[in-house]
Amino acid sequence: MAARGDREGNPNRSNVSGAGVRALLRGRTIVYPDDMGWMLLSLMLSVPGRPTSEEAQPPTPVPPSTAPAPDPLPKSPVAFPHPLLTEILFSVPTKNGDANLDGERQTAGDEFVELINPHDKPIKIGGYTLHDAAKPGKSQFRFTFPALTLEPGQVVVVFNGHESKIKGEQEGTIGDAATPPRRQHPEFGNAWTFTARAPSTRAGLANGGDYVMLLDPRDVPVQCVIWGEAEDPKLPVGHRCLLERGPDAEGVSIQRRSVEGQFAEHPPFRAEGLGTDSPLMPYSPGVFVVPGLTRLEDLPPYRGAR
Ligand SMILES: [Ca+2]
Ligand SMILES: [Ca+2]
Repeated sequence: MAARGDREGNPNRSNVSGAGVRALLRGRTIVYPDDMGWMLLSLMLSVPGRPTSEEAQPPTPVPPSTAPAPDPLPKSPVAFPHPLLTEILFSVPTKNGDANLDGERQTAGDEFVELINPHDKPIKIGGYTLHDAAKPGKSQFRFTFPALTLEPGQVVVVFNGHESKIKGEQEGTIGDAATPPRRQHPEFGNAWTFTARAPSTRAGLANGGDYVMLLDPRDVPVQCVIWGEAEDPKLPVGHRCLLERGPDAEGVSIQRRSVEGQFAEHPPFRAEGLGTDSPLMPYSPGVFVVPGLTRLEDLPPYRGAR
């Protein structure tokens, strides 16, 4: 089966084909069993027992593994242990705008921010904060994560959530600032999914110009994605923070082309198997593939609004 979404040119898959990613994944899973086999073989050879004439012979040297070494992970633009911003929907499309799949389009409530763990070790995102360019108060979009560990390659989505009743809130598959989700959400690419429960439509991302800032648990700026007329954030002198400009986008999200790539407009995306009469989606909350980290077999498609 081809990777879902490949046909529509999802940027997640554009640099590495589904087969290529699987080959990479297979490359990794081949290497580890070989190492394990080598460890087991070493153990077996060291187990004492009554030697037979054959066993008394010195063991034949085992040639080194011929399995290809896994490709190095793409280099994250943010250092360990920080998560990486990967997709932002600030301009909810008029048509097919129900990104959070609660059955209705909300101008602010369907906005979302997506992050991943781009590192090869787990990270903790509790205490990290997302906020926009508005002054602190009722007009600011602001969300602080509760305690949650993100395994390598895992994805997090935070919906604005204003006036939304997102599927899974009752069952605990949607978390909020107080409580992490009980499990990953199958309808959002198996991402850990949150609602910020924004208190008003004003507490949304401005289409004409705004930014999403990521602060670490000590409120130190880590990464900021800016678009439109918004000015760069004011940072402490000499402070290093990843500042990126995203394109102006209308009715479409902006998403990284890859871990190392820049933000670009999200190309039309359709999960495989939905049929050509299904709408092409201009966003993909919870879906972001990192070659070498993402387990494609665990990744359900994002089916989009219907
Ligand atoms: Ca909605
Ligand atoms: Ca995505």
